[in-house]
Amino acid sequence: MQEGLIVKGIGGFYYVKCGEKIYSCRARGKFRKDIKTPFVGDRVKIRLIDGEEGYVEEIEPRKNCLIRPPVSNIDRLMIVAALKDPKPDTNFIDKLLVICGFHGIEPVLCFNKVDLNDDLTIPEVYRSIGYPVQITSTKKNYGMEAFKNMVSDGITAVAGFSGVGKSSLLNMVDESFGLKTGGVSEKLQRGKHTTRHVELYELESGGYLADTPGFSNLDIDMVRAEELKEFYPEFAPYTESCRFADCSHTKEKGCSVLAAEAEGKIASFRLESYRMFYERLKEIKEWERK
Ligand SMILES: Nc1nc2c(ncn2[C@@H]2O[C@H](COP(=O)(O)OP(=O)(O)OP(=O)(O)O)[C@@H](O)[C@H]2O)c(=O)[nH]1
Ligand SMILES: [Mg+2]
Ligand SMILES: [Zn+2]
Repeated sequence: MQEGLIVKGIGGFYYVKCGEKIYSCRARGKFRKDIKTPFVGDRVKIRLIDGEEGYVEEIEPRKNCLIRPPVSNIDRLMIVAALKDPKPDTNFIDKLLVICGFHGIEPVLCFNKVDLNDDLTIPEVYRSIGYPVQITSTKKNYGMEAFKNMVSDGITAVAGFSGVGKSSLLNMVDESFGLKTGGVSEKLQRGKHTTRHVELYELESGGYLADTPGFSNLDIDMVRAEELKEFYPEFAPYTESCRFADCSHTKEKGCSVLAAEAEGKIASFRLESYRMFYERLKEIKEWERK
């Protein structure tokens, strides 16, 4: 048997990279209980039928695994937003940050299309919390060296709304990727993603980039409402001094987090997403949790 990495999955076929060669494989379907189907990012053992094809026989235990998009063993999530067209959706960014925190995936943020809008208020908020933030423009070739350096090793999944420029950024990293990019206005109208399947692209540096559609459907139902604050690191200096030990930091009197927001020490949009997620998560019964 040969060991390899699944770099692409389409229509029941898995493309497994072993050394320099890529084999197209079907799944044999007798995996460990907790692993039902192979995902892109899986380390696998394959049995070859000939020089081109084989069967996935075994899947190595996963470091982490997302269901939508289906990708495993991610080292880093590159969250891409645009500064304009479409304008940044901080609720969506915060949701992805919660998901990263929950799965132990390192988040990095990229705000693209600075050629259209150079107001960096939102990126500065994330930077001040401690997240790595990169400003880019693929149109003006701005910030691209730093972007490449952020993704040079390990597996980086790239997430963000349709039209923010994910495929354009990946093409800037290596033009041989030749990813399709699309007209943003047309896409926004139809809400359509140009990119449809998950695929890992190998970088010269040895790292892999995954252009991943479908992150917009992600939910955070696995997180308990009481745990949510752990994924808002800027709340930490205040949570101990709230009047009530079980303060939810959404509406209580004597809440130090709310006081910090009122003083401008915590960004209002961050507290807003926190409250929204908290209210939603509180509604989920323990037995409903995935
Ligand atoms: N002005 C400007 N436009 C950009 C920039 N980067 C990408 N675009 C344009 O934005 C549009 C969408 O880019 P894509 O790379 O297809 O976006 P995507 O995030 O891959 O979209 P999906 O594959 O649908 O998820 C295209 O028309 C790009 O030319 C940039 O830095 N500045
Ligand atoms: Mg794309
Ligand atoms: Zn509080």
